Amino acid sequence: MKKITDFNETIVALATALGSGSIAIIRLSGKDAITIVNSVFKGKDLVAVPANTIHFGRISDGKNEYDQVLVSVFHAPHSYTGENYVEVSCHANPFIVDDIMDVFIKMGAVSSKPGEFTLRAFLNGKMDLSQAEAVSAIIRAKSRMGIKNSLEQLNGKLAEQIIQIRQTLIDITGLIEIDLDFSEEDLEVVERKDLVSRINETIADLNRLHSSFNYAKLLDGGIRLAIIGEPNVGKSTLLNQILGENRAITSHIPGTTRDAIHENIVLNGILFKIIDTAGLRQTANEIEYEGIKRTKSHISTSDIILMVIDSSKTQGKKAIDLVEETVNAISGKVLLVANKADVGNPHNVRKAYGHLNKPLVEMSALTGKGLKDLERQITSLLAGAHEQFSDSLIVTSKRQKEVMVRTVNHLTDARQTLEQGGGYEFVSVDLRQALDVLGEITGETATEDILNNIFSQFCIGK
Ligand SMILES: Nc1nc2c(ncn2[C@@H]2O[C@H](COP(=O)(O)OP(=O)(O)OP(=O)(O)O)[C@@H](O)[C@H]2O)c(=O)[nH]1
Ligand SMILES: [Mg+2]
Repeated sequence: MKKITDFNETIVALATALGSGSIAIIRLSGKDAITIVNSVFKGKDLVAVPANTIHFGRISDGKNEYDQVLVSVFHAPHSYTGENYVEVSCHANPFIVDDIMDVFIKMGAVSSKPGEFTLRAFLNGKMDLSQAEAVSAIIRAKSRMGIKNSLEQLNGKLAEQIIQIRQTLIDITGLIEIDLDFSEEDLEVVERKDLVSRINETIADLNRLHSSFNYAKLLDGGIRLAIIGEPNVGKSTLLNQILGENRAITSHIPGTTRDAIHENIVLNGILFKIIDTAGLRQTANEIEYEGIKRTKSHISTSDIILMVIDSSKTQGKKAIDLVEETVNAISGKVLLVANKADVGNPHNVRKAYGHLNKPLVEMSALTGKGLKDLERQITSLLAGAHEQFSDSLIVTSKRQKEVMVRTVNHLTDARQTLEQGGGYEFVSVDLRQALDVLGEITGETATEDILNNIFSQFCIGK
C-alpha cells in the first residue's frame, strides 16, 4: 500500500465542535507537535516533561497572550496516531481557538484534512481499517444500540472475525496449492467434497455477517412506525399517549386526521419515527382521499405497523375485510391494537382477527392502560431481529457489506469449479481473489482510492 500522508508534516485541527462552549480542544500530531506547542507555551518545558502528562500554562507568542490552557503530551508511538501528539484545552471562544490555531500554523503546523488523525493512526498500525471506520460510525450513530455496535467494532470484534475467516481461506488455498505441487498422476491428495464443505461454511459465515447490515440500517436511521386503521378508532389518541403529550388533534368525528403527523421518540434506547395517519375508508372527499393515499404510501415504507381496531364496535364484514386486506399487503411487521378496551370488548377483536396470526395488544389509548404492554411488544418485534444478530457482530458500513458480498461471489465461483470437476489451479485463483477482496475490510489490501474515499467522509479534527 502506498503512503498517502507526508509524514514530515505536523497537523493541527480543532477536535471539538466550533462555537462557544466551556472548553475547546485543539490537537496536533506529527514529529514537531511537542516542539511547536512548546515554542509558544509559557510554563514547563514540554520537551522535557514525561509522556502522558498534563501541564497548566499560557499560550503567548511574545507579542500577545492568547489564553490559559492545559496541555496533554504524548510521545510516539504511544498515542492515538502513533506519532508525537499534543492536545491543548483552551476556553471555547471561537476567537481564542482561531488565534491559537494561527499561532501553531505560524510555528510550522498545517491544517489537517478530514479524518487525517485517524488515517495516520491506521497507516501507523494503531488500528485496522474497520476500527478506523468505527470511529466515524460511533460519532454518527443515532441509537444506543448503534453506539454499542460501533464500540464493539472499535474494540476489534469485526477485525477478529475477518482475520479468522481469512485464515480459513489461507488454509484451504494452502491445501490446494500443496496438492498442485505434490500430487502425481492426477491423484488428488485433498478431497473435493471436503474443500466444498469448508468453502460453504465460510460463505455461510460471511452471509450471516453481511445480512446484519439491514438491521444496522434500521438502528441507525431510526425505526419507522406507522399507526393505521379505520377512522375514529383512536390512532391520534394513541400517538398522544405514546408521546405523553397532546400532539395530534383527536375528536369523535371520523376523518379528523388528514395530513400524517410525524414525531420522534426514543424507546429502550432505539429511535422511533412515529407516523399518525389518516383513517382508511372509502371517501368522496378529495382532501381525505389524498390523505388516505398518503397513508398507503406510509404503510409501504414503514418498518412496523400498528393496526388499530376499535373494540367497542362489532367487527362487521367490511371492517374485517379492510383489516385483513391491509395486513396481508404489509411486508413489514404488524402489531394489532385492540383499542378502547376500557369501554369495549377486546376479546371479540381477538376472535375476529385470530386467523391473521399477528401479535395483538389490548389497550386503552385514552387511559393509557396497556401502554407498557404495547411498548414491550414493539421492542420484542425488533428483538427477534436483534437475537438473530446478538451473538454475531452487526455490520454497520455499506462498504464492508459490499466487500463481503464480493468475497462470497469469488468463493461461489471457486465452489462451482470444484463441483464441476475443474482443475485446482482455477480454484486457487478464485480463492486468492476472495482473500484479496476480503482484506479490504481490515485494510490489509486496501488501495489508495479506497482509503481516500473512507477518510474523506470524516470530519476535520477526527
Ligand atoms: N373510551 C375510549 N375512547 C377513545 C380511546 N381512544 C380514542 N378514543 C376516542 O375516540 C375518538 C376518536 O379518536 P381519534 O384519536 O381522533 O381517532 P383517529 O383514529 O385518529 O381518527 P381519524 O383521525 O379520524 O382517523 C375520540 O373521541 C377519542 O377520545 C380509548 O381507548 N377509549
Ligand atoms: Mg386521527
